[in-house]
Amino acid sequence: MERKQLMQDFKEQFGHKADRVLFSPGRINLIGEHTDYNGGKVFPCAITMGTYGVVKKREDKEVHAFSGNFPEVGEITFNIQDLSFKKEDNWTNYVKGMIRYMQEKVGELPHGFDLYIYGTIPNGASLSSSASLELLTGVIVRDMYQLDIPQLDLVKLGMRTENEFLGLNSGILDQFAVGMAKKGYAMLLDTNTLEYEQVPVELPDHKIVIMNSMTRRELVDSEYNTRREQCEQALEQLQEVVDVKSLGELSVEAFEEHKHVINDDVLMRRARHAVYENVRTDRAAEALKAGELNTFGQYMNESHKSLDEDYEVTIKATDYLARAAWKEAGVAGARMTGGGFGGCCIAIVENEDVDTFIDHVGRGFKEEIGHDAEFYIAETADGTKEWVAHE
Ligand code: GAF
Repeated sequence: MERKQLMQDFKEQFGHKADRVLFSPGRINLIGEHTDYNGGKVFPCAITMGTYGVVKKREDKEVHAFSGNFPEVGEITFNIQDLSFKKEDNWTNYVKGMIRYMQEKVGELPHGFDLYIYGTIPNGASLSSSASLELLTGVIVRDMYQLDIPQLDLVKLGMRTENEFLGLNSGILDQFAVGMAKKGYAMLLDTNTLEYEQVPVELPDHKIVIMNSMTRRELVDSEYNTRREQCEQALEQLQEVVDVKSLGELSVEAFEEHKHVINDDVLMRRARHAVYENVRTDRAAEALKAGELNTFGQYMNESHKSLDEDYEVTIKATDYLARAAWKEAGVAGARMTGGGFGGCCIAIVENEDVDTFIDHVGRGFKEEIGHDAEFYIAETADGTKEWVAHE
């Protein structure tokens, strides 16, 4: 993406020169899925696909927002004194939610701003385009008014926007990955304490290939919130016999010993996924740190199977991608990434096998599923910040 082009697009839209350009990444989660609202571990990194924001302060209290991805939607205008959710305000609801919760923290902002955004994350691909936009807004507003809000607080406000403004009861995985990431590293995050460890993820002999099933995921409309409720119900039942605050605190052994108290097979399976996935995430991170990529890959494969069989958040298209990947030469492991119900899978593939891998999996996918998948090579990125042109 060219900075010059973005500045020019802004000028064409708003008729004056922009002040600044920022970039907010998307994310992939290497392993640790549906553990974040269960007090467990996640292991994401931010990627260079993300959202650019070009911005200029206004003199009034309005925000004028335009997305280069949805020119047909046109310019959306709202006032920072009226930040209620409105369906017709489309993608800007994420912007509104963030500003609303920031204002709750620091008081009403003196002015609004003109905002041009351009995103390179395909929508609904489970690569966190929403968290990317939330953190972009957070950093824009904070820096514009030099507000004293640490990045981690913006992360939490992003999650609040998702939970309270949009109605998706997600955990903190996406916003944390987007806000706190460091290029070259994945973060092993304990979602219970928010302590995290940065683990190098630049793999000299391998690429992380993102496989997009091109089947749009609609988390709010999907069963995401139901999954969370099912985990909470299973936890309540387990709490009759074990003293834990979250499923993330349970060892595999403790779970196996007490799982019989869960009175419903579906609830038991949901909890089983959360407990095993949490333990798996820790072990997988250890394997990566030790350079045991094939062991890491085995954990990825197990994670996918558990998300398929116990958690039931995979679909035919993502199952095809992961399972086809497992059969290819040079593949350490593959799994779905993100919330599921469509979206993307990731695979760790030896450099020299990447082209054949994409060709084989792509062709098989088209035959079996009936439309084309898309493939991208993941490159890690820093968390949301001012965009420096040479990056
Ligand atoms: C979505 C949610 F937003 C995250 O909080 C997380 O639960 C993820 O699904 C599943 O691991 O991306």
